[in-house]
Amino acid sequence: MKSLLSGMSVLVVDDEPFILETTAFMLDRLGFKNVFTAENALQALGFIDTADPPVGLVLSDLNMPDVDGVELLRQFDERGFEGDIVLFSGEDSRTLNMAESLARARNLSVLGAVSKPLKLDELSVLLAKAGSVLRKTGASAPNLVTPESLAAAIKAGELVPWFQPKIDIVSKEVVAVEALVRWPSKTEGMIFPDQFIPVAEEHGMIDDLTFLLMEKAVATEAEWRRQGVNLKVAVNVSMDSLYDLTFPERIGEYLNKSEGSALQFQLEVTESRLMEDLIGPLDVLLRLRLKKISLSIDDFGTGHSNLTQLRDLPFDELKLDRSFVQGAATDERTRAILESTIMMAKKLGMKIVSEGVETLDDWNLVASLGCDQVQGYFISRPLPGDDIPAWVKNWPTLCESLFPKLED
Ligand code: G
Ligand code: G
Ligand code: MN
Repeated sequence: MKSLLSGMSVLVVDDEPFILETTAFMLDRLGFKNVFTAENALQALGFIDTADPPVGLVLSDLNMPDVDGVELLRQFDERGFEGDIVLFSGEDSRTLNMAESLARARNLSVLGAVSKPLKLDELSVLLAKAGSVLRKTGASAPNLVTPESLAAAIKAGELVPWFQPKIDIVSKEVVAVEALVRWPSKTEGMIFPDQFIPVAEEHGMIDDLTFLLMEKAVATEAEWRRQGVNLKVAVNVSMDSLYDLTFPERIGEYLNKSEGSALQFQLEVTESRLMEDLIGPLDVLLRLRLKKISLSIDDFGTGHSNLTQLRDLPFDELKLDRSFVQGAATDERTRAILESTIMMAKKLGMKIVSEGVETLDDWNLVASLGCDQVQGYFISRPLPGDDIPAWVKNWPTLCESLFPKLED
């Protein structure tokens, strides 16, 4: 990751020299090289057009004389800027949220919008996912992921699941983990899924990838059980797989053959393309359901979801997307929508999991809204399978330090 980040320029845009200086200092502390500053939007655009290495990350103020941050976003859009963007401002959170939504609507890669003054830990969390330009286009990292290299890695079984714990919000017990694919490449270092899942989908390799992950997740879960750790495991499934009518049989046979029980597995389906044609996926989802595999609708609230789907498709769990959860913390309207979504899903008998819980405040918010489970950096980042049993055993201790003692 660090090596990826050193292959791009980072640009900070603000009309206050002091902010430029402190922000550049924080970025340096976070390990970013090639950090540049611009005092206004025009200077920023000029720099972006000529920078070498290319700009992969921009942190921009919203309030600037002449060309403001909102107009700058429009200019980014017109230029097809593909880098990551962090917005910051002294404006209220509502304005920040609107600017962030606008940037997303323009299909820009927004990592987040934060209020001034920027804080180091806040920035660190936001920037953990920076580098999408390099990961998306491979512009500065040619051949990082090619269909051929990915096919070879799948064939050789190089992809592995890492696991992120899901915690029951009432009992505070670890109830499940989500398997998230990682590619520890011998030549390129760790490669993250947003870099190769789209390649797998485009080149017909996603089923092979899913089954490889499933196989490794089943084996890992069996090993944990031998060590006395019992966890349900959720595996991500691409929508593409749900158009393959043989998918439920293949999963069923697979679980019968292996040590895995269907009751121990859950499939998380991303809803982004669920609406295209419902009949095929409905057929497949229903048969998975008949096989007692629990089904989860992933990334709910990212734009393509709707409540009719919740009624018509056999999901027993709804995973709230982290942008939805984090938006609710600062924006009354998002919160109102979140509240009614949760209420509705509950009435439909679904379990509700919040993703992206990063702080105690996030936890308290989703707890007060009636979520059942929580997943996020506040609890743990995704971990290698070997680390899970020790993590689970240490969880009660960690838990005590995360939650301040209640007076009772
Ligand atoms: O793991 P990360 O934290 O970077 O995950 C990024 C995205 O990649 C997630 O939103 C998830 O939906 C997707 N993803 C992770 N692992 C898998 C997988 O095994 N299969 C599929 N289809 N998607 C995955
Ligand atoms: O499949 P899905 O889109 O739900 O994958 C979850 C993604 O979210 C993974 O990329 C995972 O690494 C990431 N993630 C998990 N917890 C957090 C969190 O608390 N904050 C942020 N920003 N990302 C998270
Ligand atoms: Mn998921």
